[in-house]
Amino acid sequence: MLVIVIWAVAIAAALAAGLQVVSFRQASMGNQVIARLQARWCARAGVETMIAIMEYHTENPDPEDALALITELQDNSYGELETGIWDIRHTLARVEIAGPLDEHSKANINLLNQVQLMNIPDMGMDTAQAIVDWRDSNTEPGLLGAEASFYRGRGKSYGPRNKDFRSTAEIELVAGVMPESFRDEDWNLNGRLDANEDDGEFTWPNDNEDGVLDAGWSDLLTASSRTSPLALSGEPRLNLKAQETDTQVLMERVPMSEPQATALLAYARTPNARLEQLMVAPLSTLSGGQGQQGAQGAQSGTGAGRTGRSSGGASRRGGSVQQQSPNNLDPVTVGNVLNECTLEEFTQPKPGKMNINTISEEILRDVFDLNPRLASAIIQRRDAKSMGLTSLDAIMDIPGMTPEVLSPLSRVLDVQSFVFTISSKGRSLMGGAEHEMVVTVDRSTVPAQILMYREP
Ligand SMILES: [Ca+2]
Ligand SMILES: [Ca+2]
Ligand SMILES: [Ca+2]
Ligand SMILES: [Ca+2]
Repeated sequence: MLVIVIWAVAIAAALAAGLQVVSFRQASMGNQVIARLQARWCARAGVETMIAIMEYHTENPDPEDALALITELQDNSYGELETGIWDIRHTLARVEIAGPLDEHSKANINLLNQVQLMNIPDMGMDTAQAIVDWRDSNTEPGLLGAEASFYRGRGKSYGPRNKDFRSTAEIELVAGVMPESFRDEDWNLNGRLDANEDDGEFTWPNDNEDGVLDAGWSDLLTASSRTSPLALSGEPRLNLKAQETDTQVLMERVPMSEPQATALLAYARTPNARLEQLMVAPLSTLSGGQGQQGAQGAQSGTGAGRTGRSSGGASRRGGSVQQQSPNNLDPVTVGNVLNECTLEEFTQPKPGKMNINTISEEILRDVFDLNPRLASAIIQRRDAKSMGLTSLDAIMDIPGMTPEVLSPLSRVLDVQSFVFTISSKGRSLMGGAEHEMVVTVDRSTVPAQILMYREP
């Protein structure tokens, strides 16, 4: 890995040095101009280094270490070249963190229901409904919502997309979303505390001058996180609905018994199946008794089906679902299934889930309305693991965790991240000129895909 980073730095250094030669030939250019160019290339070197690290981890995943990528990005968030330095950092929940922002540390606005949106501090029901109207396919406004006619009536040249939000910038177009609420102090939306964002009313925006970035709704919401076709192992996710996925194929990918594989495939092929359900209900219940013949013989032959709960085995002990029958999946296997499998062909990215390894306690408490003690217990369990949580089974048995709490969380949590926003500041050693680049990258593929690029 180090080799790749050194390589990226070497290229950046060569670019910067080459530029310097060209620059000096232009005798008319002042030192200021050269310093600015150097700063820009230093920022670029930081971005290239981050992308090289992300691509390395896409090609060489470490399923045992959920923090391998994050840690390496952090370790290289500051770099020195002959001509200057780069510095990459971001703020989440008022804490400044080295390295790029993990977009999966925020809630994807496309995955939040109206109630969850209204949990966001200072968001009213009208704004929450307008957000839902913006992304839902119909053109009928909610009671307090806003569809195309609302925007037309206010002289706007745009209306709702009636599809998922594509970018975070789009959120501010929604009726009722004020830049003051969405950005608060982070007026240039770079996730960093800039001078004008920490000087009170002296320059716009008005801020509280407390040395900490208060980023409003933008601290909780993103539209950039995306799903990836890749499983935790680095292989493409195994589609359980695909004809060619039989019990053997499944058992090779996720170790389990044949009856378990049969039951899982039977459930996967029902119309409303969702793999996340495995976290809250036993497989025997979900599969309607399929695959139980092996161990339970006659019992399942009676068509006990969905009422097989008593024999098949959910009992709630300590609040979590215990899957006692050998034909149900133990929590570790459930976690592995969630990490490796899917129920749909990947055609294009969908809104991404949150990475339990990078989310803030605030988001669990404020947006998902978790009991503060439970929110803190989840974060503590994560922080206790030096390599992070590689599977969601780790949170299933936390005291106080019930299927009711777990069900909405299972829809939005994951252990991987694919989209990052890099805010790289370059500084020239000559005259201290600075230049910043903000780049959003999806590392699902190699080469990584640039989703957004700007120089604020
Ligand atoms: Ca709509
Ligand atoms: Ca800022
Ligand atoms: Ca200010
Ligand atoms: Ca502040």
